[in-house]
Amino acid sequence: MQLLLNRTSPYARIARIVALEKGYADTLTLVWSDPWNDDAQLLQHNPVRRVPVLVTDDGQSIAESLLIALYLNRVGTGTDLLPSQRYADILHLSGLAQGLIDAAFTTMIMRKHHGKEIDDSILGQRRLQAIARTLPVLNEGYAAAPAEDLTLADIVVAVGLDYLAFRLPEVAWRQQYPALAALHARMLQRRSFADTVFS
Ligand SMILES: N[C@@H](CCC(=O)N[C@@H](CS)C(=O)NCC(=O)O)C(=O)O
Repeated sequence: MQLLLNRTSPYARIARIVALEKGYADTLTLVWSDPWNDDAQLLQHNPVRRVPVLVTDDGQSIAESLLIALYLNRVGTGTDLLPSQRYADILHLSGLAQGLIDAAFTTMIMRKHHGKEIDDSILGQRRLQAIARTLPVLNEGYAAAPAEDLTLADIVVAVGLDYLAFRLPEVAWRQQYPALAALHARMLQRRSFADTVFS
């Protein structure tokens, strides 16, 4: 199985961490890809030209980080990241965290292309508001959630927080949201997180 990815994508990191947690550390081939240039191999597997893309041993390509996570959770080994007792809750938190990542990633990419003043545009403000509104909701979810086995939400939320720390360090989530700070610290101790740091 192959994973097309780059080192700074939060979406690719989610897919890679799930692959590691689901027993693919030795059998997954990492294919470093450049979605911002004409990367022929990436285009062959994903005409949308985005990472991550998982290519199964049968040659089927799967795009979209959360769909890759669903696939790996089904076919891999180890902890079930979507146990049925908490299925809706885990999808709820994962969806919110994916929205947080979308807002943070788009903020960063728009700044890169248009300068930081783009944050003052209507859409720029909407993205920053989305981040500010989503963090307390996630924090409440984690303050209430039992810290049991690893779930998909733990991975997506912690990657989102680590992406904020990497790209938008001015967002002070650690000080404001203790349940998220605790989750982040716990997740960073896992080998799957340590082996996939943003760089
Ligand atoms: N919804 C997608 C988002 C993937 C995505 O936006 N990937 C970025 C890298 S962080 C990318 O490849 N962007 C290139 C582009 O948008 O042209 C997912 O969850 O996998």
